[in-house]
Amino acid sequence: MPKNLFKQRLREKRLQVGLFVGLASHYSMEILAGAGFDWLVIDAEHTPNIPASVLPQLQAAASYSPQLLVRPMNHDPALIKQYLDIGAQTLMLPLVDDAEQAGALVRAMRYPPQGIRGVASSMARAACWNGVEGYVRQANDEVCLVVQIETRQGLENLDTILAVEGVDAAFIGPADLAASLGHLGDSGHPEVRAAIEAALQRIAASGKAAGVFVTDPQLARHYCSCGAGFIAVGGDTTLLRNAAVKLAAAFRDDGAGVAR
Ligand code: 3PY
Ligand code: MG
Repeated sequence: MPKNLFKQRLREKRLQVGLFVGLASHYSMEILAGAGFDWLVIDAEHTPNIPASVLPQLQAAASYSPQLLVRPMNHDPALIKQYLDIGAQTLMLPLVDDAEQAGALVRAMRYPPQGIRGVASSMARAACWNGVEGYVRQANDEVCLVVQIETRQGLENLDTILAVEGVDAAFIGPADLAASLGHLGDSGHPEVRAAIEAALQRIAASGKAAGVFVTDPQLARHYCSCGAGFIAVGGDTTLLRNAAVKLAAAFRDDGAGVAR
């Protein structure tokens, strides 16, 4: 039974640094898997990813050290079942607004009697197609649920969401949170920053793991001092675009004609 090291390290309160992966490519995933991050989250919320494209990415990263998370596009238990069956043990669920939603997600990720996950381990890569002895009995212990807190409602209900057994961690999404708080496109707005700091402190005080997306190293250190135990420090799409734009500009600006 594969051990969920992401979940274990969250419990051990070891800082884990991660990256959002949105290029939907198993080939670039392999480059990122060897780059030195503790975790990578395959984003299927804002990208063209579907289970059939997430699967080869999980396979490409399987022999590398980072722990792989998947962010599904919604809370559909059927979709959650597919991601668990193809081998994701940790799921990051967007836009979790209340304890009822959180409880439904906990159940979607677990086999009965704790949950409603359908059983077909002969079809599941996660179970090595019945090659993992006792998979169905151990799977519930190894799943890890990261709920995203990224709306005003989510903030208001934070304490009851955190009290749901089976919620392992809460991850703040600054972009959606800024929008929800009336500051669309400005996640650095003082009101958003203050809300993030307070939320991280409340999550950490609850004993659950706190996470946040933060690309500025100084701000990352600050958020860690507020209680963040796992941080996403960027995304592959931005890394590629920034490097490409910079390279093109360098040759256009000072070496007119060099690149033409
Ligand atoms: C957000 O910022 O809204 C995210 O979901 C990721 O950081
Ligand atoms: Mg978001």
